[in-house]
Amino acid sequence: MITIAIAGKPNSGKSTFFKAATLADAEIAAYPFTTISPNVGIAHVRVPCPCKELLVGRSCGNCIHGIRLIPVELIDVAGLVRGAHEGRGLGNEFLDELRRAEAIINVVDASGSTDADGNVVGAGSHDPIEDIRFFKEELKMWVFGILSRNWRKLVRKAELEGKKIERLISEQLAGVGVTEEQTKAAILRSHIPDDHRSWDEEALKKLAVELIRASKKMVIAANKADLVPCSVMDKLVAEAKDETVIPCSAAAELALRTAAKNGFIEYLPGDSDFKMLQNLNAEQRSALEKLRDLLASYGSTGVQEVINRVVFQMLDYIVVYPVEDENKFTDSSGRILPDAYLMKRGSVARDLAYAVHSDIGGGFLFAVDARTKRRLGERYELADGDVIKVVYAQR
Ligand SMILES: Nc1nc2c(ncn2[C@@H]2O[C@H](COP(=O)(O)OP(=O)(O)OP(=O)(O)O)[C@@H](O)[C@H]2O)c(=O)[nH]1
Ligand SMILES: [Mg+2]
Repeated sequence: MITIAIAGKPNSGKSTFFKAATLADAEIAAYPFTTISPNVGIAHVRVPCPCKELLVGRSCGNCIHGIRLIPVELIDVAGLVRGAHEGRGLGNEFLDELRRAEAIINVVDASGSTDADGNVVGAGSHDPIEDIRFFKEELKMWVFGILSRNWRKLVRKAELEGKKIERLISEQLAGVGVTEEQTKAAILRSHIPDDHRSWDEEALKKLAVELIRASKKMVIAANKADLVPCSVMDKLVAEAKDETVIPCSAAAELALRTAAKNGFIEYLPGDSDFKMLQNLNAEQRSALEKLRDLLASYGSTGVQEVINRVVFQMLDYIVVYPVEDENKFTDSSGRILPDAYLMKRGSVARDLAYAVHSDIGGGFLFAVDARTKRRLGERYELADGDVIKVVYAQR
């Protein structure tokens, strides 16, 4: 399963984002370092289910009103403060939690009502752009620290064992989750001298920036949008133009999802509106109307958009639906469109077969596009939304 980490300075709303996206239990409080050990839970990407188009007037039973929710793993880690790489705050040991993550959601307090260490200050008195910058700087210094501590040893090992430096760096950074291929790309992109023996501190810092960029995709969740006028949020998005910044209100999403779970409203994550289901009292109605105004201003709470953008835009996944009966779109037990697989764009039919089961991959004969009934070879590149039957030899 895809793993995404939620990180950023203390008190920015990481655990609120986590709780809103997973409905799992997580402690939330208005002071720094509420979270110490990480929370792990399941969130979902939201896509239109193909049953709407394939089964006229019928639902597959695996989606909600034609909306399919596909699981991804979220990790909510402790807050990161400036100087963490030198041991400030909780230090950066917990950054190792980011190791498993393919991508990072950097939750930023866009309302500027918490300072660099996460202490509450007057709204607008802290510049969130600084938090975006510092977060990247800390990640850089984390990787740089690991590299520079072991650099002499690595250079010697490369000479003695005749191993490639990218291999040794990726082994050193295995804890960060950096592959050899990513290291090779990072070396090229950092424009440092070809001969690694001449790399100094500056060169290693440049390399650290590229290693992070190559191994961890990042989205900025500009949180607490409910406290920020749209015009201020627009300014923030424009100022951080090199980053993917998505306005969101984790608190609003949590309130809406909780109300939906308790049967007060009909609402799905990512919806631009909701329906009130019960006779609510005046106070409840007024709170919900405020949330409705927020949805009208921003189009949604932004939480679902953050998750979708990470998976589909930053990580470039597509969704593919394997079936066993290409005419009824079912598995062998008659379940319609039973599974939705997140696959890297560029994956081919045989990759899907392997993802379903190693025996199916091993015995792959051909695949069938369930929409067109066209026969597909093992190297057919899967398209987003494909419904595919794999024919394989039983072994
Ligand atoms: N207005 C508003 N407040 C929010 C939002 N998200 C979080 N908060 C508040 O911000 C404070 C911190 O929230 P947490 O989710 O605990 O923040 P955190 O980043 O996990 O904090 P640490 O674990 O201490 O690093 C709490 O008082 C939340 O209620 C939001 O979207 N809008
Ligand atoms: Mg927290």
